[in-house]
This record gives sequence, C-alpha cells and structure tokens, in this order.
Amino acid sequence: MKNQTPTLEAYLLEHLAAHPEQKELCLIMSHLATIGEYISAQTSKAGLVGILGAHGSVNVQDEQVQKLDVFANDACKKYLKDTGLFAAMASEEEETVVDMGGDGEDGKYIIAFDPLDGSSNIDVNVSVGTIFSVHKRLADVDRLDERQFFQKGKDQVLAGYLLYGSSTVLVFSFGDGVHEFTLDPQIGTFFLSNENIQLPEKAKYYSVNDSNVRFMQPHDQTYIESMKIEYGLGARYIGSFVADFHRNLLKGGVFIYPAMDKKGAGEYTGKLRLNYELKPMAFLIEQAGGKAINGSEDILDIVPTSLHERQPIVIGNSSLINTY
Ligand code: P6P
Repeated sequence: MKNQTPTLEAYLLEHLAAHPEQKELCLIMSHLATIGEYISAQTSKAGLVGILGAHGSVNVQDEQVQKLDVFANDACKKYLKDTGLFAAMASEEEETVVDMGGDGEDGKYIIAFDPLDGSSNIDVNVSVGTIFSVHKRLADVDRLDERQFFQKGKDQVLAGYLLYGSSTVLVFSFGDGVHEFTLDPQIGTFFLSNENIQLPEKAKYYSVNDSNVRFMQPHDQTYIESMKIEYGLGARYIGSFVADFHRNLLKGGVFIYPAMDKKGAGEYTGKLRLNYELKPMAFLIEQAGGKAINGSEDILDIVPTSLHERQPIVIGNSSLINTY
C-alpha cells in the first residue's frame, strides 16, 4: 500500500496528522476539490451544451442553458455556503461580499474566488480554471464588511486553482509547498501527480499579449524585448491566466500583464484582479521558488483597498523577475 500514489483524501489525512490545527482547512480543501469535479464535468460538456443550446435558451434535456461562468459561480456559492465553514465569500462575478447567511456566523475563514477564469475561451475549447484564496476571518471587522478581504496575500492560509484542460488538475498550497493532483474522472478521485513543485532553474517561456505592447510603458516594452533577445525564451500565450500560469509553473517562465493605457488618456492600469487571481497565484509561485510583482511591489505585500482591485503583474522565475 505504501507505494500507492496517494489520493487527495489520503494526502489531506496525512497533512492533518502533522497539522491537527488545520482540520477545517483540510475540510475546505476537500470541498473545493469536489466543486472542481462538478465544474469539470460541466465544462467538458460545454461544447455540447453550446452547440445544443446555441439555438435557444433550452437544451436537449429541457434545461435552461446557463453561461458556464454563471453556472460555476452559482455552484461555488451554493456549495461553499453549505459547508458552513466560511464567514464571508467574494467572487469575481459578484459586486459585493456574499452573505453566507446563518451558516457563516461562526465561520473562521473567508474565501475569494474566480469561479471560471478565462471563460471567454470556453466555446473554443481552451483550458479554463477556478482560482481560490482563503484567509482567516478578521475578528475586529464586521463579517460582511469588504475590509475582510483587504488582507495581504502573504497572510493567505490556503490558495490554489483547478485547471480544466486535457485533464483536470488541482494545484494548491497551505503554505508548506505547492502540490498538484490529477483527477481520474472514471473513479472521481484526485491522485497526487506532483509534490512540492519547484520552478525549473532555467525558464522556457514568456507569456504576454503581444497586441498590447503598444499600450505599455517603455520599461515594460524593453523588458519584454529582453525576454525574446537576451533570454531567448519561447512565446506562449493562451489568454487564460490559469493555463498560462500552470505551464510556466511546470516548465519555467514569466507571465506579464503590465499596466496599460489603451485609451491614450495617460492612465496606466492593470487588468488582472488582485484578490481573485494575483494573490493566490503569487502565493503559489513563491512556494515554488518564484516571485510575483506589480512592477514595484511584491504582490504578496500589497494591501487591497477595494474588493475588485486590479494590479499589473509580472510573475514567474525569480531570476527573470529580478531583472525587471
Ligand atoms: P487579454 C481572461 O479574461 C483573463 O482575465 C485572464 O485569464 C487572461 O490571462 C487575461 O484575461 C487575458 O487578457 O487582454 O490578453 O485578452
């Protein structure tokens, strides 16, 4: 039995034995995996639903065809609320903090999530994902006050993502290493596929939307050129942050979405969201030996000032980030 690849449940039980104080966090991780399985099953049918549902609002099973990101958001909200483990929840799809109702009164944790990152790629069958970020609830702030989510990324107690691709993978960290589990859909179980992931010494790729370079500041344009010329990296850009991040995590690379001024108004702003995308990914990349900055600060040190705050991002191998 010792040599068997551990399931997520076995792994969490072993983690719990070493960290008895993290019982609820292990439970949360198990629930998040179940949600991931559920969303994965739906996204793998997305094309079918899209084809059948494209000509009306009702599909062949006489169900309302939902946009997948609405479906994923509702699934996350409902399931996480039912766990009774969260005092508050924030979603990229929700304007304000989601009230967990009676269940949340005693919840010790809060969770921010992007239910389906990259969802615009769904109908072309490109990998998408769910990103989650868990903090301890702040005792001195009202349960549903947005300030519950104005916590530094370095204070996350759990962060990770599910990537719905050629296979469904779950990548997460409690802060003691980042681990990948792969779903066997036939038996509905996640198996450990990559423990304590470390970025390769040598990066292979840089990821940037090249059509946006003209909107960037000169420093970012020069930095991107150096990725091509000085470091000779290959260009890979999927347009789905979770997918680009996952490839760079395993192969080494840097993802760049800098501040841009698309309107020519002289106002340079980032696109990706601090709470739902950048903090969790920065937490993971640091555990894997990498780094994430917004250009001037470490992402994990930034104190959010609004729920949906956006920030520029440069994330990947420290050796490349340190030349920024
Ligand atoms: P662009 C998807 O909408 C997303 O939020 C990320 O997943 C992705 O990395 C980025 O936006 C793509 O943005 O401007 O290159 O299309």
